[in-house]
Amino acid sequence: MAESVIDLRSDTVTKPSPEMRRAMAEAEVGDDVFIEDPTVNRLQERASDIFRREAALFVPSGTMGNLTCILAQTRPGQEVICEEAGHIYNYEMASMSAVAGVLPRLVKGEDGILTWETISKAIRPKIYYRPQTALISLENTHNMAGGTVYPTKIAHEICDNAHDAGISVHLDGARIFNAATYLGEDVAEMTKKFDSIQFCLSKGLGAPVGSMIVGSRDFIERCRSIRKMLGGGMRQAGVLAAAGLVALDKGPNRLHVDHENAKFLANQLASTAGININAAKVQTNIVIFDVRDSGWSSGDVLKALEQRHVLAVPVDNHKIRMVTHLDVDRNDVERAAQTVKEVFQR
Ligand code: TLP
Repeated sequence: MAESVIDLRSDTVTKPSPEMRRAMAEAEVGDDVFIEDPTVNRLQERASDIFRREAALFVPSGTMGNLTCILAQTRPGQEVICEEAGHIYNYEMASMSAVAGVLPRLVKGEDGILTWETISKAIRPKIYYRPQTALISLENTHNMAGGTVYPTKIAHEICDNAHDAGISVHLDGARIFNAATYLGEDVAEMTKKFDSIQFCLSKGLGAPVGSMIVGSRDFIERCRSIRKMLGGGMRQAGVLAAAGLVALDKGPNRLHVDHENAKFLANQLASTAGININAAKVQTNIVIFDVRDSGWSSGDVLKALEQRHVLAVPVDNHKIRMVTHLDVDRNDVERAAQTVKEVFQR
């Protein structure tokens, strides 16, 4: 029998579980542009309850969620402060500039984590001919820093100081439940000071599609119009929301398994000659390692791994990312680690 493929490219690759597929098949639906899809409405209520906010909105993707939140809180010509390796800056087709007309202002954070001290230096003076800082966007967990987590105190400090300066704060919380699992904290408490939150159902939580925006009722109503403008007004979206409800219900409680698997993988990689990784820094489900010392490029390594049925993605010429998720178990991760060792022994 052919060896199965171990797909560690992303936690987005998971297939909907039988329970999700059943819920999708049986979902009660209506036209969500008329706000009449009962399953979408339930999902939105559930998300706003979990985050203890007034309202929530179902959007097709994290990218649309982030862009919607930026459009709702900025005007063209203003600036958005974000971390230089942030997803919103590097992997969303420059939508904040192309669509929202705002300028990203990049700040480097240690392991992707910004502090008020670093951010405050980038805030523009209030002079009429300077672009004005309208928004700060934080990413928790930070994808390209290797799934790192914001200490809640630091996130709260940033929000408090930003608000004192009249600046809003957005959370790209694509993997906020991974952060909550790592910290052992409640997502509502962790995120209570943010003006807008976007989190993904389609990453570690396992849904096939969708993200949620969470915030005040007034903010969510503005986002609803913007979502429509972007072409994200969906009709009988209850078939998708039904999977989202299962993801929200069942997803968060098992993320610790992905984190343990990532830690195991990181430790195995750390003991492989030619690979550099500080396994102690792996906090959640993302493992990024450097292959420069082996003399191979990440492309060479990825090709050799793919021939052996293990998939990962390049971060750059020398770095590779592997992500654990609910469709890989400890056996798969052991096999992946073993395969990497074999490749590097050659
Ligand atoms: N991340 C994807 C890729 O685009 C890189 C992945 O495989 O990790 N914020 C963060 C922090 C993300 O990691 C992602 C997706 C998004 C936003 C965008 O979400 P989608 O893909 O739903 O638009």
